[in-house]
Amino acid sequence: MEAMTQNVHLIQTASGQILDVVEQVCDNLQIISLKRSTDVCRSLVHKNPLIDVAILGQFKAGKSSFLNSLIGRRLLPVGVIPVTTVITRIQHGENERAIVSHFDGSKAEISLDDLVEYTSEAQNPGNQKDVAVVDIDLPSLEDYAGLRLVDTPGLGSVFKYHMETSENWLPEVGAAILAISADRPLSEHDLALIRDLLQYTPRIVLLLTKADLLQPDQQQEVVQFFKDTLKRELKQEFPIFLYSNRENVEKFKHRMEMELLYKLSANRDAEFGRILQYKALSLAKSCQSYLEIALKTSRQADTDREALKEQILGEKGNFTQINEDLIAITRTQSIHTRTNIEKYLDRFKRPLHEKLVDNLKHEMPQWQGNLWKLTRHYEEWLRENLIVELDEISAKEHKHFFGTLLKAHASLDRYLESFRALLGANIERVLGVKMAPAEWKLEVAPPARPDISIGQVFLFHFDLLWFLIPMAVFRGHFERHFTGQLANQVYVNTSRLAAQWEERINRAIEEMRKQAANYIRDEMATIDALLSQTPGRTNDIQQLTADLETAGRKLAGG
Ligand SMILES: Nc1nc2c(ncn2[C@@H]2O[C@H](COP(=O)(O)OP(=O)(O)O)[C@@H](O)[C@H]2O)c(=O)[nH]1
Ligand SMILES: [Mg+2]
Repeated sequence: MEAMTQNVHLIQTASGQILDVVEQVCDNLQIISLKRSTDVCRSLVHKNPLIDVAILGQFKAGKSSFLNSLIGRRLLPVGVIPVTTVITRIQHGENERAIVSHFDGSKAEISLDDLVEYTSEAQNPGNQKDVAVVDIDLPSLEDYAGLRLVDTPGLGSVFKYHMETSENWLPEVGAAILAISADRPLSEHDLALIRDLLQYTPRIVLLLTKADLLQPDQQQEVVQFFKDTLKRELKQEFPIFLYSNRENVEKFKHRMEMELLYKLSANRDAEFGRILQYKALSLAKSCQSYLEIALKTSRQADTDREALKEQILGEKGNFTQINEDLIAITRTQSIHTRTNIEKYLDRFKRPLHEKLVDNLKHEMPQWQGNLWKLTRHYEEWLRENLIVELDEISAKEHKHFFGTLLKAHASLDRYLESFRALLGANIERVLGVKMAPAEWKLEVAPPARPDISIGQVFLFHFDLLWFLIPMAVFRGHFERHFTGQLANQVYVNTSRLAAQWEERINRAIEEMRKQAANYIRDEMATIDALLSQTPGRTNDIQQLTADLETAGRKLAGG
C-alpha cells in the first residue's frame, strides 16, 4: 500500500512536469485548444480524488436505471423521454445525504426524497435551477469505496445542456462505462464517443443494457457482433458486459462487480495512477503534433511561409466567405421553422376546440351574476384552460418542433467536418504532419419551454352597458357567444405558441451558427499563429520538443 501511494505520487510529479511543458508550449505557440484538458489534468496532479466511474451513452440507453440497480434502490429518475438533466455523483459516505452545488458556487443539502426536483428534466427543465452537480453519499456503498459513480445526461440528446454537461465531463472521466441498448446496433455516435474517450482514459467498458429484450442465444450473438465491430473499427478490444434490471439481475450485477467495480475499488491507487498517466501522455501527444508543425514552419524562410499559409488555409482561409456559408446554411432552415411548427400544431386545434367547448358546457351553468361578472368568469376560465392545455401540448410535443434545429445542426456539423478534413489534409500534404484529432463538437441550444399568455378575449367591451342588459333574457345569447369565441381563441393562441417556439428555436440555430464560426476562427487562429512564428524560434521549439519528450519518457517509465 505504502509503495503504491509512493508510486502514485511519482506519477503525479511526472505528470506535473509534462503539464509544465505543455502549458509553456501552448503559451509560446498560442495554442488554445488544449486548455481544458490541461486544466483537468492539473487538478488531478494536485489532489488524490475518488475515481469517477462515469456512465455515458445516448439518452434512454438505461444509464440511470443501471445505477439504480447497482445501488439497489430507485434513487435516480428514469423514463422514456430524456429525464436526467444534471451530473449526479454517488459515493460511499457515513451518513445518507445529498448536496446540490450550483454554478454560482453555493451549496445546499437536500433530502434524498427531493432529488428528482433537481436532477430530472420534468422538474428542473433546462436546468433552470442552475445545478452544477449533485453529490450523494450512501452508507450502503462501502464495497465501492474509492469510487464515485457518475450519472450523466444523455449524449446525442437535442438539449444543449445535456450534451454540454456530458461532454464537458469527458476530460474528467476516470473509468467509462458506455451504456448501449442491447437491442440496437452500434451507432456512429457510440464509436465517436469511444474515440473521444480514448483521449482521456484507458479504462473503457461497454454495457449492453436491456438484455431482457433479447433471447439468451441472441444475447451472445450481439456481444460477438459488438466485439467484432469494435475490433474492426477501432483496432482494439473492450470488455463487454450484458445487463438487465428486469431479468437475471443478480447474475449480471455479480459479474459487473467482480470483474470491474470491486477490482477498481480494491486497486484504487494504482488505477488512479494509471488513469492520470494516460491522460497526461495523451495530452503530450496532442501537444507534440502542434510542435511538429511549428518546427517545420520555423525552418522555412519567411517568403516560403507566406506561400505555405496560403496552401494550407487556401480558399477556406477566407473567413468572410466561411461566415457567409454558415449564414446561408442556417437561414435555409430557420425560414421553415414557423411553418413546420404550425403545420404540426394543426392536428391539435380541433380536439382542443372540442375539449374546450365540452368543458365550457359543464362549467358555464355554475357561473352566477350579471354580464360583467360572467365575462370575467369566462376570461379567467379560458386563460386557465388554455394555459394548461397549450402547456401540455408544448411539453409533450415540442420534440416535433425541432426539425429545422436538427437539420441545421447536421448541416453545420458536416460543414465543420469538411473544413477540418481539408485543413488536416493540407497540413499533412504541405508539412507532412498529422494533426491529432481535436474536439470538434457542436452544441445545440435548447429552446426553453415558453410561457403562454392569453390575448384579449373580446374585441369590443360590454363593460359599459352591462347594467342595462337583462340577463334573464340574454343569458343564453351570451353563452352561445362565449362558445362561439372558442374556435378563434384556439386559433390565435396556437399561432402564438408557434411563434414563441419559432423565436426560441431560431435563436438556438443562430447560437449554433455562432459556435461553428467560433470553432473555425479559433482553429484558423491557432494554425495561423503556428505558421507565423518568427524564424529565430527553431531552437526554442526544439528545446520544448526535447523537454516534452523527456517528461513523457519519465512518465511512461514511471
Ligand atoms: N426492458 C428493459 N428496459 C429498461 C432497462 N433499463 C432501463 N429500461 C428502460 O429504458 C428507459 C430509459 O431508462 P433510463 O434509465 O432513464 O435511461 P437513461 O436516459 O440512459 O438514464 C426507461 O423507460 C427504462 O424503463 C432494462 O434492463 N430492461
Ligand atoms: Mg438518465
